[in-house]
Amino acid sequence: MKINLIGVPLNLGADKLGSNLAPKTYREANIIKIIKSIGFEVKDCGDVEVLKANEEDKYKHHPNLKYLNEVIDANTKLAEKIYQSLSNGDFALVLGGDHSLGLGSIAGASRAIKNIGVVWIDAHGDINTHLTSPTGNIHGMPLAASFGVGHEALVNLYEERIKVKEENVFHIAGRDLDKGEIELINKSKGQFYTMDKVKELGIEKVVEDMLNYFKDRVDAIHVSFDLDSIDSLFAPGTGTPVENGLSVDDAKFILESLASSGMMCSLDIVELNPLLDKDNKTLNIAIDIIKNTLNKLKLSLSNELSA
Ligand code: DIR
Ligand code: MN
Ligand code: MN
Ligand code: MN
Repeated sequence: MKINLIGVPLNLGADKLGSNLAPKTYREANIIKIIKSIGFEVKDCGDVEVLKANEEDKYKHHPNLKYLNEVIDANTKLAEKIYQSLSNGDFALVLGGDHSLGLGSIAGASRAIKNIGVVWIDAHGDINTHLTSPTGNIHGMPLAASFGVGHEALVNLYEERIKVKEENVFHIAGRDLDKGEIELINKSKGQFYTMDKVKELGIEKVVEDMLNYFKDRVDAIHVSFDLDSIDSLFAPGTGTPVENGLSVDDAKFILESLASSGMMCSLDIVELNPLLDKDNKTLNIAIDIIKNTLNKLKLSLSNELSA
């Protein structure tokens, strides 16, 4: 099993400059060399090509879905890359880029894996639709669209079908939720462990619940990690930082537990914004998390072989 690395230099889904520079920043920080030093073979799938867009045209395709065509185009290309990676039996690591890329990741992964689970770690719900979004930014909508709620252009991206069952979604670290998102959560069949709940239960219990929840329920899990799930004190270099978040150790623990479980098939690391970062703090956290997670993945694979 190789690690397939896919860069997504996308910022149109967040309508903010910076996250488009993240893939280049990871590459310049020798991310490939770092992954190889863990003992993995790396296949560099390059960066997904993102169409050039004009600021004046952001509402050209929909009044509350900014840069709709460009976001769909990039995500359709991403979906195909992920599908190919997982079909080859490889692990897909997606380095973003704004979180609208979750649309493409889940679309591709769920084509390769029949009954997929999704873990979404984020300060935000990312379950807005064009009808509830206060911003029109598509990076606030990918999770809802993936379980079939939202504009048909997003729901039917790549393939005309719902990508993940709502009850196969497990969201962690929410603390900046919009009104429409709270309404959806209150009637949702998905699991939502907000930051309040994480503090009440403790991170060990949250992870235990998560692994128990998915056991015997799904064939594999796609994990989408928004760096703003981490407290803005530690990770300032994201587009929409929020305080009172996860500690770096909490974040590492969630991801390493998923890696060790043998259920994780693919991972997005999103919303690094090098223009907002301070002394590469957020970049270094992201790299540390990737290293730690892939180390645990490597260990679980070698245990599997010797068992
Ligand atoms: C807000 C912010 N809920 C929106 N979302 C962000 O625009 O829908 N998601 N930042 O990552
Ligand atoms: Mn997000
Ligand atoms: Mn976002
Ligand atoms: Mn977020």
